[in-house]
Amino acid sequence: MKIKRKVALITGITGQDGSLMAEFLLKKNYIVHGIKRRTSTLNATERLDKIYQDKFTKNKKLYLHYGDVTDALNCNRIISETKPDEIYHFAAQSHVAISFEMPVYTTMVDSVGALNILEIIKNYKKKKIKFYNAATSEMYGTLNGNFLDEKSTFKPQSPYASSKLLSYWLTKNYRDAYNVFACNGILFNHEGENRGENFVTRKITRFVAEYNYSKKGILYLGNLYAKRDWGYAPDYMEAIWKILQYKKPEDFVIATNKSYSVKDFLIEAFKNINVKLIFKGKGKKEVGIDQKTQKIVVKSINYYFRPNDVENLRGNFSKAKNLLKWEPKTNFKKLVNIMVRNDLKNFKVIRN
Ligand code: NAP
Ligand code: G4F
Repeated sequence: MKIKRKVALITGITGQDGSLMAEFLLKKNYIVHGIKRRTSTLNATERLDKIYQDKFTKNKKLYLHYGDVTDALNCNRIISETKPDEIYHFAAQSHVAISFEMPVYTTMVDSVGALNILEIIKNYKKKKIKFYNAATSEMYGTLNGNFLDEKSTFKPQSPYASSKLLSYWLTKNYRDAYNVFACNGILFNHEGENRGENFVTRKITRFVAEYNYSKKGILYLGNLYAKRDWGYAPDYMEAIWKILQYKKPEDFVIATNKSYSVKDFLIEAFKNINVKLIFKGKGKKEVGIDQKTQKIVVKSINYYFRPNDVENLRGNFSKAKNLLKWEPKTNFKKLVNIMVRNDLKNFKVIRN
């Protein structure tokens, strides 16, 4: 007897999580469809290189469709044609600092994008499609040191967080009002080899790798004292999948239960190339110095401070542990090591 393969549709498949999720689902024998935006260069699909299958691949399991989540008609056509069992909705303008510069665009993509997909699912009569919404710990805002879980209060502090909070409530509304199998994953920061280059962890590990070879340059950063609950992205894909396999639709916090500052990340990353950092000055004047050479290698500057920053995020993943039997496998030290080693390898290739 032929076993029917599950079909998944991933919005934001070219991003960090979308590409990892595609890889994860292909290993689970899914047929995977992804929505990618039209871009003027082809390297927008770089993160999919490992799993890419062209038109002529036999038994093709990965399909890419041009689209945009703000274009409801286009999403409707893709969903009607692909008939997914599960939709993993990752597409977003996901950069918090940039959301202050592009608040309207961010809201169009991050709130209306989710609403478009929910409306299509609600009106789709041929099957019940499960929906995963990529909600975020940013929705909590600063609740200093709290151990944040599914019952904690939200106090968004950026256009990004506010627009994600709307998508969170819409997901709940469609679940309660229309019985859609719709779930929010409230994910805390997760990083890795494919993290976008302008998020702080990757910005640091890329600089550290380059500094290892060149012993030159200064890394300009903003707030060094913000704390984040940093996990390893591949660990989180399993949690996301488990959320949609759970017997009923619910919302889950996915985190590591620990938080570290940007400064902790910096110190640990430099340690991986045997550089001890020492710090001088305070606030927007603080610098990090290579102890051996006494050269300034890090500067905190006003430009990278946000109009409003979330100071501390630490999640409590107990619900996921109890109901989904999920827990993170990679600790902070290991995460930093994985990211630095990966960038050391990348920069070595560039230099040779
Ligand atoms: P990412 O790397 O920035 O990827 C975002 C994806 O969305 C990219 O594929 C991007 O396409 C696509 N996209 C942007 N605007 C779109 C539009 N209008 N229509 C269709 N696609 C669009 O983000 P990520 O780190 O993978 O995060 C995935 C999701 O989880 C996001 O919704 C993010 O807000 C949320 N989240 C992330 C974290 C985290 O720590 N990573 C934590 C909590 C929640 P291009 O490649 O063409 O730009
Ligand atoms: O790496 P970040 O830009 O990530 P942020 O703002 O926490 O957002 C990420 O995680 C969220 C989950 O909590 C996601 F929803 C969101 O999509 C994204 O993936 O900044 C982390 C911290 C901030 O406090 C920021 O002010 O690092 C601080 N920081 C200091 N200097 C910097 C820099 N951030 C960036 N991007 N660049 C800097 O130079």
